[in-house]
Amino acid sequence: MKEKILYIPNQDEYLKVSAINNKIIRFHFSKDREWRHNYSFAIEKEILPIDFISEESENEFLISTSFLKISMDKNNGNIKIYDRENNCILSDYENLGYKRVDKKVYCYKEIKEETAFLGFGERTGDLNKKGKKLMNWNTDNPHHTPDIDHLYQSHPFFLAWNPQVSYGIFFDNTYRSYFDMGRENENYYYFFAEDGELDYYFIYGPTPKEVIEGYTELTGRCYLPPVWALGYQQSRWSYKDENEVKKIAEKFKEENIPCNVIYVDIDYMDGFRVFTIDKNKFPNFEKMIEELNKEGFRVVPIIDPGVKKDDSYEVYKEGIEKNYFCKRENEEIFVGHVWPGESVFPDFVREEVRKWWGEKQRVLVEKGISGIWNDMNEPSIIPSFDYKMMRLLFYHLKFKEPPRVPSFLEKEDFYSKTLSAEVVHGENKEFTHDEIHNVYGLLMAKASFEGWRDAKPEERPLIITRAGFSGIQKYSAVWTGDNKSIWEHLYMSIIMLQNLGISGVPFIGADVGGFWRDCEPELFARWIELGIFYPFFRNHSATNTKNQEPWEFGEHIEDIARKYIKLRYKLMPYLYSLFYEAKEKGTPILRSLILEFPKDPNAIKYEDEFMFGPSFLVAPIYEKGKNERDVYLPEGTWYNFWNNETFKGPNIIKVEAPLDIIPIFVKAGSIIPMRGEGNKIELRVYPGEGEFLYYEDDGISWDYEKGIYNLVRFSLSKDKLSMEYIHKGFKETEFITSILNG
Ligand code: MIG
Repeated sequence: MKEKILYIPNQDEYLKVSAINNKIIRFHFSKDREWRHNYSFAIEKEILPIDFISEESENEFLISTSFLKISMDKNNGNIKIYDRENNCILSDYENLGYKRVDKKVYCYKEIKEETAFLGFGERTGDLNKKGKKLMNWNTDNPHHTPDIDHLYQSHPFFLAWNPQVSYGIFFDNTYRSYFDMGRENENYYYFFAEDGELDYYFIYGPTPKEVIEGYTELTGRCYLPPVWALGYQQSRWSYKDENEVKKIAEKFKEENIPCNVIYVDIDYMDGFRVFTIDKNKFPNFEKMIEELNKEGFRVVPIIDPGVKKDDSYEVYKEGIEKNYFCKRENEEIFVGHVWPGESVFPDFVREEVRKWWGEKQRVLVEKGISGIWNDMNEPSIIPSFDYKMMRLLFYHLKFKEPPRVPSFLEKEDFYSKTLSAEVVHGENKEFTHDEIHNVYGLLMAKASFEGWRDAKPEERPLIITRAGFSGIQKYSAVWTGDNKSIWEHLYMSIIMLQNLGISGVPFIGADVGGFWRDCEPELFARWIELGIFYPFFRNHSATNTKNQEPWEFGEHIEDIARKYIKLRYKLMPYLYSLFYEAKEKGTPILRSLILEFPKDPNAIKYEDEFMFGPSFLVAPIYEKGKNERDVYLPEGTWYNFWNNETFKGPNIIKVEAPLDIIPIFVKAGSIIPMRGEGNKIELRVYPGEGEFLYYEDDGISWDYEKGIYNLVRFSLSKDKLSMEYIHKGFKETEFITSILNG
């Protein structure tokens, strides 16, 4: 049997249960057996349910797969999920497994042994969200602090962990949704959405990595970024003209600091009109890029969704003619203020609009850019009064951060910072903005990615985005938006990136050095030291703030930055191999300790350290003036990366961390492929038991999709290393092995 339909008496509605595979069960509720929500913005591939065994007794239905047993009570619809050993992993709370109140749909579950609830996308605050309430509504909040709720992205997914078992829940609903993880009552958690249907997936682990693998089986996985996109990247709002961009590039050469990408922010455009270039500031945009490319720099420009309302502007005129912009129910085109002033917004829900937008990118692609930076796609709108203020503050009074809006104003409808709720989307106006809001950024990124594949099929792009929804990893890298140059925000990034990674998005980073405000030298050094472990490694800073390039903080800090940026490049083969793992399984690169040590009950307590792949444990310094810290080492033998001193875990040790040292430990049994001399790969081997999958390809084209790559399994037993080609489709690499002798 492939699906079971059940009547839920206390709601007078229906439930359809299906198994996506032996570990993933879908529960979809519907008023009238219509299951209107038979589409998904997050799950794009067709998912065919598998067969399961179904039994029936007087009071219950039982369905089972090779991993799970699901029992459903005929009298009240209660659902219980058991593993093979008959342990109950999850059960509805009382009779509240499904509840509809007006348009809202709710689901309550018992809190049993779950020690931690993780994921939920891009979140500030503690790593573990047990006892917290969270909302999903994509929002441009330039003052995000540890205690704010929602940010630019929505990922209605979480991972429930305890040392025995992990499972995940993906609530596939794009409306404004909420998760209360035992805040209201420690005996239950619940999630609900303002509208739509209760349609969720239970994803069994039992390990946290397997949950993420299951979740990304549904929502998709990243493509392999081009290797250059894993290097150091330099950005600024804004490098104001061609000369400045070139000077920055020259300076990197002069200072012998590797850098692969330079970004151009909004000021490269002609009056903030997307897909145009300011001819005064960038008279030879194309030539500038060509020259930079020769020197090893790539250029990535920003693109905002807002199209300037201007009758003499092609993109606007065309969009109007073709009826591509978002409208209200009454056919009036929605106009909102953003950087260009009055602007209109493409209706990215429609495939033809996405195609058109993707095509528009071509003018820039042809000028030689290497990717697209998608911003403001929550979508963010600046209320018109603020718009005038912002321009005044940033461009004339040189503010280093936006003023705070009093919170009583923010709650008012007239202060809405996004499209009006009256906007309707789709060919036949079939969607309200409430339903589309959270996926607007995802759809823009999709347009961006697909447009790129058409315009330049021979090269992988670097697509980055600020807004997103579950599944964004298929199209884009994500940066965590407008942080500040303060210690608290360096710390915050450690946690945000762990949860975003658990949410299936591996290619992620925060603005290194902080965006708003001036960065101080010590903070900059600490941030670069941490930043080399961000999968997406970009230094970016806001207009009017102190310049933030590595040489802006004195020679000592610059030396530190150089040393670390070079280390990042050295680790590139390791990092690229981790991206292969992310592409295959969704496994994050920057990992919470519980991902590598799922059975360690203490691992969850140390949110201020993380794993970089399976081998490196990184313990950043995040306080001013600190020169040492405690590091928790899970079970096993650990090598101090800097001096190879060994330690036995589990243990908490105190380590010295002068300004030029970030504590890094390597797990015994690790095999680390590093960039060696020439084209050789240097394998640094830390004796013990272990294995590593080394991946390589041309690093730039899509040829890997045709099997043109190598995959090599290195296995280590004590200090004996062996290798085996699992796939050989690319030219052979020379490996040089250095084994540490204890
Ligand atoms: O309202 O393009 O997060 O990275 O530099 C600010 C200017 C708009 C917000 C982005 C930031 C970017 C800035 N943008």
